[in-house]
Amino acid sequence: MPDKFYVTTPIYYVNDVPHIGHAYTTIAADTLARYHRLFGHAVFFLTGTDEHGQKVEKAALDRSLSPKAHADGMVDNFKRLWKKLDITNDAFIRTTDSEHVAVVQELLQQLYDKGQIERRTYNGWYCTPDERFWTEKEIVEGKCPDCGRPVEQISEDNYFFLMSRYQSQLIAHIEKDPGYIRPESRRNEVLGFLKTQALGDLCITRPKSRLAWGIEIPFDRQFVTYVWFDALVNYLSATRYLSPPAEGASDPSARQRFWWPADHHLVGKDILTTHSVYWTAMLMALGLPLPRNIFAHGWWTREGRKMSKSLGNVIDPNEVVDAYGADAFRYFVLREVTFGLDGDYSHEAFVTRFNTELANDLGNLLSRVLTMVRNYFSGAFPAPSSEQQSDRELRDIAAGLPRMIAGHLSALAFSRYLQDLWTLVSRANRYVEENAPWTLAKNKEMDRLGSVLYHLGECLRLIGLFIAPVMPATAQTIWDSLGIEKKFADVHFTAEAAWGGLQPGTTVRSGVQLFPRIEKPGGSQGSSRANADKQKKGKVNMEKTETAAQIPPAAAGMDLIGIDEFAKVDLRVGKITAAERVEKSDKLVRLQVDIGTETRQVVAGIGKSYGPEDLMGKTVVIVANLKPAKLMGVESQGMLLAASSGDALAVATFEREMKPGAKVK
Ligand code: ME8
Repeated sequence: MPDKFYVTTPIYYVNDVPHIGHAYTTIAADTLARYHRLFGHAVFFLTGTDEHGQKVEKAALDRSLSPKAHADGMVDNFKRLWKKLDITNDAFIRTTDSEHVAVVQELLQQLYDKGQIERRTYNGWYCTPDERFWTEKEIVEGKCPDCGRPVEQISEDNYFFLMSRYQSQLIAHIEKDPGYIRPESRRNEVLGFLKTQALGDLCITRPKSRLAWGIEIPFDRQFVTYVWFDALVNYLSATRYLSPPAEGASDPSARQRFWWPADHHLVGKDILTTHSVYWTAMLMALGLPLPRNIFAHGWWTREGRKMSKSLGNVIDPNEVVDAYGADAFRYFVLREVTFGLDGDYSHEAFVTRFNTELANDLGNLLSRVLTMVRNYFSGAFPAPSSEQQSDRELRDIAAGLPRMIAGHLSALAFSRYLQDLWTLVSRANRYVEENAPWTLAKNKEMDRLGSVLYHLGECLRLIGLFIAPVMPATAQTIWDSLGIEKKFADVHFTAEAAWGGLQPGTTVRSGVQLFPRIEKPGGSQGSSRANADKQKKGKVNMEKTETAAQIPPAAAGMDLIGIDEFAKVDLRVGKITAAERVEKSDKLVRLQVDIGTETRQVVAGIGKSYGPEDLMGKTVVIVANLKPAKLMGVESQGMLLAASSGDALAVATFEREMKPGAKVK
């Protein structure tokens, strides 16, 4: 692992307010930065705003403001959100910073002097909203091939960066270094494009008569710089005037040499070409080192639909954070979707992860352990005694995690990292059940009880350390509640990751309840904060799992069946892979359901409550051994379980992810 770590996010346009997509990239970068800081590495985490160009000029005009005044106001939306999300960026660059403007002009002059920029008359098609030129071949029926809006024919003089010269060099570099563009599928896309199409030169100016809001071209004051040329340079210019002080690197060029190249440029897939082709070619032309990696993550949709202002379905991270806290949001976005793939946000999915993984698995584990240490050992962690098999299993999982985390984070596999970390959380919960501390207490086996609680306390200390990059406040709360007097800002990961760091005698503190369950999804009463207040007032039954399960008395008056009879019904987990309405029926939908071993066609009478789009991807319960039947002429090879009451109908699903084919009993 390098001792210097430089990570960037895109600089976001100030034409709009930040949403979940912006937060996603920034949270990912923050996680990496925090992780490296835990190793004592010199870290530079850069984010900022892209303030020039037509989009911003137009947004300002719509508000009757000057572009700069508009940008000054919008920038705070980003800064405030980053604060709320506990983002620890070392710097915030604005492309209107005078230092940045000077670097852009210096680099333009350099390229011009080296003969890498030429003036030409451009005749062709232009998409104003996208600020992009297209060739005759590229446009589709008079429309922009990217956004589908009409293009205009223009003829004007401009300056071009001779990017076409770098086509073979680009291919060679991307082929030679498989880590340069990640994930692999995106790398192949870029290579495919570079190998099959002639790379054009890049128009890097706009005549002032058409666009005034930009950085003036130093060798021709009639023009301003194309917004992308200006924006990409931020990654380099920031190293000169915004980077953290580094030993022996005081003047701007020494600072640039120290910090450049970046270790990761994190970007959304929408802007991979500008980074992997334009930016790489610009650096090649300038004779500067290339970044170590450009990582393109996927796109967030909401409940299967593209997010847009006009649809009014944009997720505002502020709202989620206000209701459930920054850490839950940070955890959700990184855990829910493999970094690199597209993802979908739904409140239901958020609540499910919150309640199962955060409230049940983690929050409950902490409260149970604290309560038991208080009840059985007056609040001080006892010393461990002789080790048993289940203790060793916990230790082994914990011992393997630092390497696992290092591997996953260097591959930016955030979801895998959290998934693997949760094996320790789950194992610790199972360990509680297996060792039944309440029985040990009843039987006065205090030595063993002490050992069990020590092992659990130590697991929680390590879980705190391992989640710190993703959930910094939760990590600190866990340590504070355990009675550990250290701050994450002062600790070293390697020293803390070894088993045995919890000192016997450490006294637990009354902490806040981590992640109180969300009882009513959606409404403000359902917010976790509201729950926390309720739970503080009322008595929370944290030890409910410590009592033997209550067996309900046989229900009088019902037709009772034996377990053998119930076992005849083969219930299976199924995943809906396709859904459509049955023609001429408003009630029936035809589903294709993956039940592990095969895909079944199931016709269900749920069409009045669910449209096909609501059902796609849902995990459901299927009666797999029902005789096939025909409903309105369509064969149904099974039945889907749903509850109904009056007009209300709900399909039975699972509280956590289950594999298709798993038996339901
Ligand atoms: O493109 N899902 O700025 P921008 C995932 N200024 N990520 C998303 C997203 C979504 N639905 N929507 C946005 C620009 N993003 C330029 C960048 S860099 C030199 C200049 C994230 O405000 C994602 O990181 O349109 C995407 O690349 C970025 O926001 C685009 O932000």
